[in-house]
Amino acid sequence: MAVTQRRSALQCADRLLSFQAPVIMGVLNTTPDSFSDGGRLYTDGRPDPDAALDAASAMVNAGAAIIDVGGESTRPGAEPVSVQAEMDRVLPVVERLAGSVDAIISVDTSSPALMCEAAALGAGMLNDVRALMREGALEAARDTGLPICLMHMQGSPSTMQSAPRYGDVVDEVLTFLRARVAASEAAGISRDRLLLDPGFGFGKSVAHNLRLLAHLSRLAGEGLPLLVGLSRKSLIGALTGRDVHERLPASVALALLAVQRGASVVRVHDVAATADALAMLAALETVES
Ligand code: 7PJ
Repeated sequence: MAVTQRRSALQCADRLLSFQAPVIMGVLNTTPDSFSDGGRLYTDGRPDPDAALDAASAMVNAGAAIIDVGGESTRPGAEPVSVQAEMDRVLPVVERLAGSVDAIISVDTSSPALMCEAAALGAGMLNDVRALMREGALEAARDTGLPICLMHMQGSPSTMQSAPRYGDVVDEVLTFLRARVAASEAAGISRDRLLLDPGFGFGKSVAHNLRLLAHLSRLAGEGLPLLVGLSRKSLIGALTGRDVHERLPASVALALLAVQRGASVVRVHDVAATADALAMLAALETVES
């Protein structure tokens, strides 16, 4: 298979996302039970679009080019949420943010109906931790015309961390992602709308996660932009003993390590700290080149 040259930019609805510098995607959870910032954006039991706008604006001012809005908890052990509940959480926030924040609005969902409605409300990217495997997802994603991040997961959130197993984790993730790229292309989604993500923490032990990070450049070699989410994840807890709210330094370190190994986009909770770290890398690169 010919390896295409890495693209320098991606059209996301009416915004152009440049890959000239590493891109920061800020996480905006609309779930009441997010493991790292649970329920922060809730007022009277419902997601508060104005609170979401404040949080998104702060991340954009700190350097995020993408805001990833999610309404389904995919933390290990999480129970499935109904599509309607997910839509009720996410759509008012997408509607409030689109056109009001100077960033691409990404929607973290596997639900075809939500993909369509979010696109109609101004979302600029889709982020599917199930890589368009749900029935109707390939077609829905295709019809939005938006870029899509395809992520690898072993199992499902309710069971994925019980006993993750691989022969070679890097080979298996690569094989899966290639198959999903092929399925996307067969459904009419052109390759140049796709980003890839190894799915850190999604059915992976600490050793699996570390091996994937160590060999990230192999995934980057596919020629599609790589999106990586390591922020506050449990491997940091396992390696440092830190509680979720004490994981900022290690999260920033992992974002930097991922960019150095070929990640184009880092999905993070702590945008300002990540932006500072990436600025140091950029400064160093100006004297090295
Ligand atoms: C990821 C995600 C990730 C992509 C979540 C969390 C769990 N989407 N959604 N990659 N993680 N593409 O933030 O810890 O790693 S939710």
